Amino acid sequence: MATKSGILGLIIGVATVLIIVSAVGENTDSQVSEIGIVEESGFSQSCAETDCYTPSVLTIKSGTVVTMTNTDETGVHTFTSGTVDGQTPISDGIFDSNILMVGDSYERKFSQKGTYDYYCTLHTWMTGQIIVE
Ligand SMILES: [Cu+2]
Repeated sequence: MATKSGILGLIIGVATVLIIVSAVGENTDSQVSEIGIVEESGFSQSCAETDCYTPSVLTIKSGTVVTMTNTDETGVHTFTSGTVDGQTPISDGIFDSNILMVGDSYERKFSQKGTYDYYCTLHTWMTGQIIVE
């Protein structure tokens, strides 16, 4: 009997380890997200009708690290949290990439649930949203 329960204990132990490993693996996959910038967003306000950021609305789980990259090879941009009233940007101070040269990135971890609006300080028609669930 002692041997049987020993084997059973070993099986339960291995199964527990496998469950923990697979759960950690899933979390790692879902906790990194990326936002880029649509080409030529700085030249024309027309992207405001489609998307200036890609995706312009990103929904993530809390704890996710978002990498914001200037993927527009034609200009410099920012990811600055806050809203734009007409042409007037109103920063809320939650995050700011400052000016990103072409190919540069800014990373931020979002731990608090909520909706985060952001814009580009150089082109105030460029707006986006990060929703943390
Ligand atoms: Cu811009």
